[in-house]
Amino acid sequence: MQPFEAALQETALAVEQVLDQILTLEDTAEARLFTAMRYATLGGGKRFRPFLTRQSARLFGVASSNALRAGAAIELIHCYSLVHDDLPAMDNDSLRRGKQTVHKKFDDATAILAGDGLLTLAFEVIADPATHEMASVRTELITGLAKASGGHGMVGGQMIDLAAETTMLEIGGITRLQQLKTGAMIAFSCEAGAILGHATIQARDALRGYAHDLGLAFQIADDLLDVEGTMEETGKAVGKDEAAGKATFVSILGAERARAQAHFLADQAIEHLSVFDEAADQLRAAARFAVDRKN
Ligand code: GRG
Repeated sequence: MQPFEAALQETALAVEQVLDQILTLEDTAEARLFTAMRYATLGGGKRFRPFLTRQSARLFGVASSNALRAGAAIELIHCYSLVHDDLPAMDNDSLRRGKQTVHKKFDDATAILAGDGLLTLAFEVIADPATHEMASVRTELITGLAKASGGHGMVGGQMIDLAAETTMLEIGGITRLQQLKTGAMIAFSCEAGAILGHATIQARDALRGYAHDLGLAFQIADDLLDVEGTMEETGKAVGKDEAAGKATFVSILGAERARAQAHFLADQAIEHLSVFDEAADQLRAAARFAVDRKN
Protein backbone atom coordinates (compact mmCIF):
# COMPACT_ATOMS: atom_id res chain seq x y z
CA MET A 1 0.00 0.00 0.00
CA GLN A 2 1.15 3.51 -0.81
CA PRO A 3 1.98 5.46 2.41
CA PHE A 4 -1.07 7.44 3.54
CA GLU A 5 0.64 10.85 3.28
CA ALA A 6 1.69 10.12 -0.33
CA ALA A 7 -1.83 8.99 -1.24
CA LEU A 8 -3.36 12.11 0.34
CA GLN A 9 -0.85 14.28 -1.52
CA GLU A 10 -1.61 12.54 -4.81
CA THR A 11 -5.34 13.17 -4.44
CA ALA A 12 -4.69 16.78 -3.39
CA LEU A 13 -2.73 17.34 -6.63
CA ALA A 14 -5.39 15.65 -8.76
CA VAL A 15 -8.20 17.68 -7.12
CA GLU A 16 -6.19 20.86 -7.54
CA GLN A 17 -6.04 20.19 -11.29
CA VAL A 18 -9.78 19.59 -11.54
CA LEU A 19 -10.54 22.72 -9.51
CA ASP A 20 -8.09 24.77 -11.58
CA GLN A 21 -9.92 23.74 -14.77
CA ILE A 22 -13.37 24.40 -13.29
CA LEU A 23 -12.52 27.82 -11.86
CA THR A 24 -11.89 29.63 -15.12
CA LEU A 25 -10.78 33.26 -15.17
CA GLU A 26 -12.47 35.55 -17.67
CA ASP A 27 -11.50 39.08 -18.60
CA THR A 28 -14.95 40.49 -17.84
CA ALA A 29 -16.40 43.11 -15.50
CA GLU A 30 -16.90 40.44 -12.80
CA ALA A 31 -13.30 39.15 -13.03
CA ARG A 32 -12.66 40.16 -9.38
CA LEU A 33 -15.26 37.59 -8.27
CA PHE A 34 -13.53 34.75 -10.11
CA THR A 35 -10.11 35.88 -8.86
CA ALA A 36 -11.44 35.70 -5.28
CA MET A 37 -13.04 32.29 -5.89
CA ARG A 38 -9.73 30.93 -7.17
CA TYR A 39 -7.86 32.52 -4.24
CA ALA A 40 -10.26 30.87 -1.80
CA THR A 41 -9.96 27.43 -3.36
CA LEU A 42 -6.58 26.83 -4.96
CA GLY A 43 -3.18 26.23 -3.38
CA GLY A 44 -4.09 25.02 0.09
CA GLY A 45 -5.97 22.65 2.31
CA LYS A 46 -5.51 18.97 2.98
CA ARG A 47 -8.32 18.00 0.55
CA PHE A 48 -9.33 15.39 3.12
CA ARG A 49 -12.97 15.26 1.97
CA PRO A 50 -12.15 14.56 -1.72
CA PHE A 51 -9.69 11.93 -0.47
CA LEU A 52 -12.53 10.19 1.37
CA THR A 53 -14.71 10.34 -1.75
CA ARG A 54 -11.98 8.93 -3.95
CA GLN A 55 -11.10 6.12 -1.53
CA SER A 56 -14.76 5.22 -0.90
CA ALA A 57 -15.44 5.21 -4.64
CA ARG A 58 -12.42 2.94 -5.19
CA LEU A 59 -14.08 0.25 -3.09
CA PHE A 60 -16.75 -0.04 -5.77
CA GLY A 61 -14.55 0.28 -8.85
CA VAL A 62 -15.62 3.83 -9.73
CA ALA A 63 -13.45 5.66 -12.30
CA SER A 64 -11.10 8.11 -10.65
CA SER A 65 -12.26 10.97 -12.92
CA ASN A 66 -15.86 10.63 -11.65
CA ALA A 67 -14.81 10.43 -8.01
CA LEU A 68 -12.54 13.47 -8.39
CA ARG A 69 -15.36 15.59 -9.82
CA ALA A 70 -17.68 14.67 -6.93
CA GLY A 71 -14.80 15.33 -4.52
CA ALA A 72 -14.13 18.69 -6.18
CA ALA A 73 -17.79 19.69 -5.73
CA ILE A 74 -17.57 18.81 -2.03
CA GLU A 75 -14.32 20.79 -1.72
CA LEU A 76 -15.98 23.84 -3.34
CA ILE A 77 -18.67 23.74 -0.63
CA HIS A 78 -16.01 23.30 2.05
CA CYS A 79 -14.04 26.31 0.71
CA TYR A 80 -17.18 28.47 0.60
CA SER A 81 -17.94 27.55 4.23
CA LEU A 82 -14.43 28.57 5.28
CA VAL A 83 -14.70 31.94 3.46
CA HIS A 84 -18.01 32.76 5.18
CA ASP A 85 -16.84 31.34 8.52
CA ASP A 86 -13.86 33.75 8.47
CA LEU A 87 -16.00 36.87 7.90
CA PRO A 88 -16.18 39.55 10.62
CA ALA A 89 -19.85 38.64 11.25
CA MET A 90 -18.78 35.07 12.08
CA ASP A 91 -15.30 34.11 13.35
CA ASN A 92 -13.54 37.26 12.14
CA ASP A 93 -10.30 35.56 11.13
CA SER A 94 -7.35 37.04 9.24
CA LEU A 95 -5.41 33.85 8.46
CA ARG A 96 -6.54 30.67 6.73
CA ARG A 97 -4.44 27.94 5.15
CA GLY A 98 -1.38 30.03 5.96
CA LYS A 99 -2.49 33.06 3.96
CA GLN A 100 -4.76 36.08 4.34
CA THR A 101 -8.47 35.27 4.53
CA VAL A 102 -10.54 36.23 1.49
CA HIS A 103 -12.24 39.27 3.06
CA LYS A 104 -8.84 40.58 4.20
CA LYS A 105 -7.26 40.08 0.79
CA PHE A 106 -10.28 41.48 -1.09
CA ASP A 107 -13.18 42.92 0.97
CA ASP A 108 -16.25 41.66 2.87
CA ALA A 109 -18.67 42.00 -0.03
CA THR A 110 -16.35 40.18 -2.43
CA ALA A 111 -15.84 37.40 0.14
CA ILE A 112 -19.61 36.94 0.53
CA LEU A 113 -20.05 36.80 -3.25
CA ALA A 114 -17.06 34.46 -3.70
CA GLY A 115 -18.62 32.10 -1.13
CA ASP A 116 -21.97 32.29 -2.90
CA GLY A 117 -20.27 31.63 -6.24
CA LEU A 118 -18.42 28.56 -4.89
CA LEU A 119 -21.59 27.15 -3.32
CA THR A 120 -23.58 27.37 -6.52
CA LEU A 121 -20.68 26.19 -8.67
CA ALA A 122 -20.50 23.01 -6.56
CA PHE A 123 -23.99 22.05 -7.69
CA GLU A 124 -23.19 22.86 -11.32
CA VAL A 125 -20.18 20.54 -11.11
CA ILE A 126 -21.98 17.65 -9.46
CA ALA A 127 -25.00 17.94 -11.79
CA ASP A 128 -22.81 17.77 -14.91
CA PRO A 129 -22.97 14.48 -16.88
CA ALA A 130 -19.15 14.35 -16.63
CA THR A 131 -19.64 13.47 -12.93
CA HIS A 132 -21.75 10.43 -13.80
CA GLU A 133 -23.50 9.35 -16.98
CA MET A 134 -26.72 8.33 -15.20
CA ALA A 135 -29.18 11.12 -14.32
CA SER A 136 -30.54 9.08 -11.36
CA VAL A 137 -27.06 8.89 -9.82
CA ARG A 138 -26.51 12.62 -10.33
CA THR A 139 -29.87 13.39 -8.71
CA GLU A 140 -28.95 11.29 -5.69
CA LEU A 141 -25.61 13.10 -5.42
CA ILE A 142 -27.26 16.52 -5.71
CA THR A 143 -29.83 15.68 -3.01
CA GLY A 144 -27.17 14.27 -0.70
CA LEU A 145 -24.91 17.31 -1.14
CA ALA A 146 -27.80 19.71 -0.52
CA LYS A 147 -28.85 17.91 2.66
CA ALA A 148 -25.32 17.65 4.04
CA SER A 149 -24.45 21.29 3.38
CA GLY A 150 -27.78 22.99 4.16
CA GLY A 151 -29.86 23.90 7.20
CA HIS A 152 -30.16 20.29 8.38
CA GLY A 153 -26.40 19.84 7.95
CA MET A 154 -23.39 22.16 7.88
CA VAL A 155 -25.24 25.51 7.88
CA GLY A 156 -27.52 24.37 10.73
CA GLY A 157 -24.43 23.34 12.70
CA GLN A 158 -22.89 26.75 12.12
CA MET A 159 -26.04 28.41 13.50
CA ILE A 160 -25.77 26.37 16.72
CA ASP A 161 -22.05 27.15 16.83
CA LEU A 162 -22.73 30.89 16.77
CA ALA A 163 -25.33 30.47 19.54
CA ALA A 164 -22.80 28.44 21.56
CA GLU A 165 -20.87 31.66 22.25
CA THR A 166 -23.70 32.83 24.50
CA THR A 167 -25.39 29.56 25.53
CA MET A 168 -23.44 26.88 27.40
CA LEU A 169 -23.89 23.55 25.63
CA GLU A 170 -23.59 20.15 27.32
CA ILE A 171 -21.68 17.27 25.72
CA GLY A 172 -24.81 16.02 23.89
CA GLY A 173 -25.46 19.46 22.43
CA ILE A 174 -21.86 19.81 21.30
CA THR A 175 -21.93 16.36 19.72
CA ARG A 176 -25.03 17.29 17.72
CA LEU A 177 -23.49 20.65 16.72
CA GLN A 178 -20.37 18.95 15.40
CA GLN A 179 -22.29 16.16 13.68
CA LEU A 180 -24.10 18.83 11.70
CA LYS A 181 -21.27 21.32 11.15
CA THR A 182 -18.41 18.97 10.30
CA GLY A 183 -19.85 15.44 10.39
CA ALA A 184 -22.53 15.81 7.73
CA MET A 185 -20.08 16.83 4.99
CA ILE A 186 -17.54 14.18 6.02
CA ALA A 187 -20.32 11.59 5.93
CA PHE A 188 -21.44 12.74 2.50
CA SER A 189 -17.85 12.63 1.24
CA CYS A 190 -17.88 8.87 1.91
CA GLU A 191 -21.47 8.37 0.79
CA ALA A 192 -20.78 10.03 -2.56
CA GLY A 193 -18.35 7.21 -3.37
CA ALA A 194 -21.03 4.65 -2.51
CA ILE A 195 -23.62 6.47 -4.64
CA LEU A 196 -21.26 6.65 -7.63
CA GLY A 197 -20.51 2.95 -7.23
CA HIS A 198 -24.06 1.63 -6.74
CA ALA A 199 -22.95 0.14 -3.43
CA THR A 200 -25.04 -2.47 -1.62
CA ILE A 201 -27.06 -1.45 1.45
CA GLN A 202 -24.62 -3.40 3.63
CA ALA A 203 -21.61 -1.57 2.20
CA ARG A 204 -23.35 1.79 2.53
CA ASP A 205 -24.26 1.12 6.16
CA ALA A 206 -20.68 0.18 6.93
CA LEU A 207 -19.38 3.38 5.32
CA ARG A 208 -22.01 5.45 7.11
CA GLY A 209 -20.92 4.04 10.49
CA TYR A 210 -17.29 4.68 9.61
CA ALA A 211 -17.95 8.27 8.52
CA HIS A 212 -20.04 9.04 11.61
CA ASP A 213 -17.22 8.09 13.99
CA LEU A 214 -14.55 9.59 11.73
CA GLY A 215 -16.34 12.96 11.60
CA LEU A 216 -16.50 13.23 15.38
CA ALA A 217 -12.90 12.10 15.79
CA PHE A 218 -11.81 14.68 13.17
CA GLN A 219 -13.63 17.45 15.06
CA ILE A 220 -12.25 16.50 18.48
CA ALA A 221 -8.78 16.65 16.89
CA ASP A 222 -9.69 20.12 15.58
CA ASP A 223 -10.66 21.22 19.10
CA LEU A 224 -7.37 19.83 20.43
CA LEU A 225 -5.39 21.67 17.73
CA ASP A 226 -7.09 24.91 18.76
CA VAL A 227 -5.69 24.38 22.28
CA GLU A 228 -2.37 22.65 21.59
CA GLY A 229 -1.47 23.56 17.99
CA THR A 230 0.51 26.53 16.73
CA MET A 231 -0.35 29.09 14.09
CA GLU A 232 2.61 27.88 12.02
CA GLU A 233 1.37 24.28 12.02
CA THR A 234 -2.32 24.90 11.50
CA GLY A 235 -2.10 27.91 9.16
CA LYS A 236 -4.83 29.65 11.16
CA ALA A 237 -5.25 31.45 14.49
CA VAL A 238 -5.37 29.15 17.53
CA GLY A 239 -6.82 29.55 21.04
CA LYS A 240 -10.02 30.99 19.60
CA ASP A 241 -12.51 28.71 21.35
CA GLU A 242 -11.24 29.52 24.82
CA ALA A 243 -11.01 33.25 24.03
CA ALA A 244 -14.65 33.17 22.86
CA GLY A 245 -15.67 31.20 25.98
CA LYS A 246 -17.02 28.47 23.73
CA ALA A 247 -17.78 25.00 25.12
CA THR A 248 -15.94 22.32 23.13
CA PHE A 249 -15.11 18.64 23.61
CA VAL A 250 -11.81 19.76 25.11
CA SER A 251 -13.26 22.39 27.47
CA ILE A 252 -15.75 19.84 28.83
CA LEU A 253 -13.71 16.63 28.87
CA GLY A 254 -10.22 18.07 29.28
CA ALA A 255 -7.43 17.43 26.73
CA GLU A 256 -6.52 13.92 27.89
CA ARG A 257 -10.05 12.50 27.90
CA ALA A 258 -10.84 14.27 24.62
CA ARG A 259 -7.76 12.68 23.03
CA ALA A 260 -8.72 9.25 24.39
CA GLN A 261 -12.24 9.71 23.01
CA ALA A 262 -10.87 10.69 19.58
CA HIS A 263 -8.71 7.53 19.49
CA PHE A 264 -11.64 5.41 20.65
CA LEU A 265 -13.78 6.84 17.84
CA ALA A 266 -11.02 6.22 15.26
CA ASP A 267 -10.79 2.57 16.41
CA GLN A 268 -14.55 2.27 16.17
CA ALA A 269 -14.55 3.86 12.70
CA ILE A 270 -12.02 1.23 11.56
CA GLU A 271 -14.17 -1.55 13.04
CA HIS A 272 -17.01 -0.49 10.75
CA LEU A 273 -14.78 -1.23 7.75
CA SER A 274 -14.42 -4.93 8.60
CA VAL A 275 -16.80 -5.83 5.74
CA PHE A 276 -14.16 -4.57 3.29
CA ASP A 277 -10.80 -6.16 2.39
CA GLU A 278 -7.48 -4.38 2.04
CA ALA A 279 -9.00 -2.05 -0.56
CA ALA A 280 -10.23 -0.03 2.46
CA ASP A 281 -6.75 0.27 4.01
CA GLN A 282 -6.36 3.95 3.04
CA LEU A 283 -9.70 4.70 4.74
CA ARG A 284 -8.39 2.88 7.82
CA ALA A 285 -5.24 5.03 7.65
CA ALA A 286 -7.42 8.14 7.22
CA ALA A 287 -9.06 7.43 10.59
CA ARG A 288 -5.64 7.37 12.27
CA PHE A 289 -4.60 10.52 10.40
CA ALA A 290 -7.79 12.35 11.49
CA VAL A 291 -6.74 12.13 15.14
CA ASP A 292 -2.94 12.34 14.81
CA ARG A 293 -2.79 15.26 12.39
CA LYS A 294 -1.02 18.52 13.20
CA ASN A 295 -3.02 20.73 10.84
C1 GRG B 1 -24.10 30.01 5.01
C2 GRG B 1 -23.48 32.37 5.79
C3 GRG B 1 -23.17 30.92 5.72
C4 GRG B 1 -22.05 30.45 6.29
C5 GRG B 1 -21.68 29.06 6.34
C6 GRG B 1 -21.20 26.55 7.64
C7 GRG B 1 -20.21 27.62 7.69
C8 GRG B 1 -20.52 28.97 7.22
C9 GRG B 1 -19.01 27.42 8.19
C10 GRG B 1 -18.58 26.14 8.68
C11 GRG B 1 -17.09 26.17 8.79
C12 GRG B 1 -16.60 24.83 8.95
C13 GRG B 1 -16.72 23.86 7.83
C14 GRG B 1 -16.04 24.45 10.06
C15 GRG B 1 -15.62 23.08 10.29
C16 GRG B 1 -14.38 23.11 11.05
C17 GRG B 1 -13.24 22.53 10.35
C18 GRG B 1 -12.82 21.22 10.85
C19 GRG B 1 -12.62 23.21 9.38
C20 GRG B 1 -11.33 22.88 8.75
O1 GRG B 1 -11.39 21.78 7.87
P1 GRG B 1 -10.03 21.12 7.37
O2 GRG B 1 -9.18 20.79 8.56
O3 GRG B 1 -9.36 22.34 6.60
O4 GRG B 1 -10.32 20.00 6.45
P2 GRG B 1 -8.47 22.37 5.26
O5 GRG B 1 -7.87 23.76 5.23
O6 GRG B 1 -7.43 21.30 5.34
O7 GRG B 1 -9.41 22.15 4.11
